[in-house]
Amino acid sequence: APDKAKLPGYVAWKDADALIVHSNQTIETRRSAFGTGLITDESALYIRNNVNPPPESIVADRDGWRVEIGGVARPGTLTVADLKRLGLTTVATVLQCSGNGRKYFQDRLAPGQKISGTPWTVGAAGCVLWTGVPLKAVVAAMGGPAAGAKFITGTGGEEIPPGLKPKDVMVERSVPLAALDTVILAWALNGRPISLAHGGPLRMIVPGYSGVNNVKYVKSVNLTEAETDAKIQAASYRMHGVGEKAAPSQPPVWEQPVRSWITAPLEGDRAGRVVVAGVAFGGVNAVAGVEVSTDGGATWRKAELVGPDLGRFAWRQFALPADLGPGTHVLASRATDSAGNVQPEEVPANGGGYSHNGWRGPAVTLTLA
Ligand code: MSS
Repeated sequence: APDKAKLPGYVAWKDADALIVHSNQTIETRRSAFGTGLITDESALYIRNNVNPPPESIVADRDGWRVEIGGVARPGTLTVADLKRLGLTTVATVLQCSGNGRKYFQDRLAPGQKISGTPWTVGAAGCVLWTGVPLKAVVAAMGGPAAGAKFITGTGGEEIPPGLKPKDVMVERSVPLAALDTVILAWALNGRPISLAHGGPLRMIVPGYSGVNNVKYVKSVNLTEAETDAKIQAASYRMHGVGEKAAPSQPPVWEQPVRSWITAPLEGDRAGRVVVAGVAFGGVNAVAGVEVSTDGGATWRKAELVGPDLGRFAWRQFALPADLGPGTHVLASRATDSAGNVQPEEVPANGGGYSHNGWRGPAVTLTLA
């Protein structure tokens, strides 16, 4: 049995057995803890904070939380109570850190190369239900987008520690205005008010986009002509070569590529008939299919997609019964999305260790008795 994780105070309510603590701000879900349910329980959902979270007191009066809406014909400030009168929707999304799978890049670096950042394996991700108001309805109620708007820019509610330059620290992210069709301002996660740890009282959810774009404790949403020049957008979360510096000219980490991984069987299981199972998702695209290999990628068989389809932003579970004799097996999964993108065997490393989607890295090697 894994060592019980030592959880920091703000997430002491989580299931320690389900988690791997990398640091106070980076906590990963164990592969074995995804289980066979489609939805990830909040108690097992990974945590990633770029900055210390705001005090717990901000969730004392959830409906009173204020969000400033700008870049619209009639800008203004709305409370969560106001938002609840403008629309209602629920969407299932895969919330996944941009750096999920970074360890698989780090493991293959040439001597002298370095990618810093949390060595996440597969657990900086979960599939959860968000309930809130479509941002589109909010924007419509405020007279529509202002002329020239090209991005949706959300700002997190953290307090900037004195002495630091706000732009260096603030969690402010911009995504293309085209996402206005799907962005929601959410107040509930899996049917309950969002915990502070996951961004309560209000979170900007950009379905299909990687974790960092889903701004917690959102305090302002502006439709802007340009991407924010905050460091977390301009000089971080960019696709660039190993050892290169991030710059605004490089592609930002936005839409997630197609990905999958196996969740069962795992080391410790018995030889014989098993069900090889896992999860697969396509970012903004639906999953078209998943193949499974039990011989390290030499041969592949089509897995069955199981459980309800919660929409293109959710993950699908897959399953393939197989006979695995005593000995060592290498189990891999390879998903294809609705646009025809297939997971490659390996992807070249990038300097931030973002958007890993090769199938070789997360393959499971296990010895069955
Ligand atoms: N938001 C805010 N406000 N802050 C912070 O720090 N982070 C990011 C997002 N958002 C932040 C935010 C990240 S980075 C991530 S992943 C996410 O979030 C996570 O989530 P959770 O709930 O899980 O913790 Mo990477 O891409």
